[in-house]
Amino acid sequence: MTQQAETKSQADIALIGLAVMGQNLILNMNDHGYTVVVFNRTTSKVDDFIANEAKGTNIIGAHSIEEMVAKLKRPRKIMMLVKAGAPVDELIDQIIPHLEKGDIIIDGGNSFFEDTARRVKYCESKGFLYVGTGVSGGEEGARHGPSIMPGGSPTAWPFVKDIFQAISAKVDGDTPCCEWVGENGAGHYVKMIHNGIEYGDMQLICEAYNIMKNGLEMDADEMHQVFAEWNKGELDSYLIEITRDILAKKDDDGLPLVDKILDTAGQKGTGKWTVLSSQELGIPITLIAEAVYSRCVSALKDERMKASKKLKGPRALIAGLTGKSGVNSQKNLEKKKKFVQDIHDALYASKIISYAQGYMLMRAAAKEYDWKLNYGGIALMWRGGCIIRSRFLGKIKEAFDGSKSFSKKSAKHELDNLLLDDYFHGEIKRCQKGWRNIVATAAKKGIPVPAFSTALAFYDQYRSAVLPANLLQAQRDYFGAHTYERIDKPRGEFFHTDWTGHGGDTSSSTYNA
Ligand code: NBP
Repeated sequence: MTQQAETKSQADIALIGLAVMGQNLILNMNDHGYTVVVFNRTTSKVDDFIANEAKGTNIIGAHSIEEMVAKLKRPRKIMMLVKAGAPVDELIDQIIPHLEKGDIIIDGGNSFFEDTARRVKYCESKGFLYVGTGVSGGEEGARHGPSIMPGGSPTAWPFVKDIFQAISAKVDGDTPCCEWVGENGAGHYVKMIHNGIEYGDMQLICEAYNIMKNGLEMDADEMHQVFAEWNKGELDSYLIEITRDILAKKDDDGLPLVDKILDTAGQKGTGKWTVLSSQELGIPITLIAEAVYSRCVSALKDERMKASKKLKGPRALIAGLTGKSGVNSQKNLEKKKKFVQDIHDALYASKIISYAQGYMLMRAAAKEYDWKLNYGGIALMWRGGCIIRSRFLGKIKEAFDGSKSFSKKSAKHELDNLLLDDYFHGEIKRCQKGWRNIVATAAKKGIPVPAFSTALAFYDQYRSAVLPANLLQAQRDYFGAHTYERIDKPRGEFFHTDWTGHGGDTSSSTYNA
């Protein structure tokens, strides 16, 4: 081979993992003019891919890590898109012997952020750079533009920036949904929060669907119309859009396919990680937690079948609002329209709470792990390409960028909580009546709305200057001498009472119930 031909054959980036995400991301990189060398543990998949999906492209196949590395330009960029967990560690150890100092390993899978932080440290200790990046958007996103959330070794960013931003989704014309997130596990942390929020958004949509289906006896076609309408307003988002389309899909017999799908939901763990992190950092991420637990309850199908025969409650049907219950007057149709609008408002207000909670958690994590997160930039990254993409995220970006901040004194004043932003506070105010009506009606009718309810409970707690935790502290002091602060004394001064008259004066400092 001539030197020129040899140079030409050098690839810009390597990608390991030819499953759905890897294949689509490779084709996306190829579309943007990058030469990609690909490898997969089961090497027959390399040949299949090169002979089929990659036919006629500049994509190069490799049958070993050594061969793959030899085809790369320096500094070498090697991206893994394999199953998260042990496979990532195994691969790192297989790749490292073939690298030179300054080469970059990238993990684009759904890795746990603490694993990523550990891997960054490990690779940097050996003179390599490491990037842990969230990639969201599923198969379609990977192929045509995902949201990409990179973090890890900051010095790697200039080397991967162009390629990542080229293949990412774009909003407002050409703004890429990809920016540097922060050091060590920051990229995967933000992706984890994204997935947690995704769990919440999906649960909220399912609760709206459940009330319409069981409370109002609406069929799939009627609900399809409602979601189509909602997708034109402030709820405009990918998840509302696909719900609209799912409701219109018919099975082979012409009946709605959704009605034939078994009601047990699976999960892969990123929602659970979000909740575990919230517990670790002491941040109430109640809506995402309810969304995770709702999937767990759904999985108890056999138990629920048995319980449904024994445990009695009110009938779900909301009298006067359903055609099938015989009431079809113009007045009742108007009432039904208003009730469906209330469901919309409950969903929208609860969604604002969920995002506010997600941002509270990111803020606490940034403090804990010493990251400088750009909250408006994160909203921008999520605006396109990913599963939670929506019009709503544009408003969140505006709120964090300060253009509509609650602070009139300084546009740059950092927003403490999304709920305190003028725009979102106004939206909650507007939706509150309908939201309360839905939660109250659902409770009376025995229709489970765990996410709507927890969002409202959080809102009412968060806006309470005084909560009943005074009594709770008294209880803790009573049984465990945990002490309490007093409203008539400065903060930080602790008191203990001998509640029974036969306790001692010693307070506890080690036992926390
Ligand atoms: P999978 O998560 O199904 O992983 C399959 C790939 O991992 C195959 O290439 C497989 O090789 C490889 N692999 C395994 Br399994 N164990 C390995 C090992 N010990 N060493 C080397 N390779 C190994 O693929 P995916 O659904 O494309 O997802 C890839 C990553 O992207 C995951 O972390 C996933 O969580 C994340 N993600 C997925 C989506 C999505 O919509 N699917 C979206 C966003 C992020 P083999 O062919 O030899 O078995």
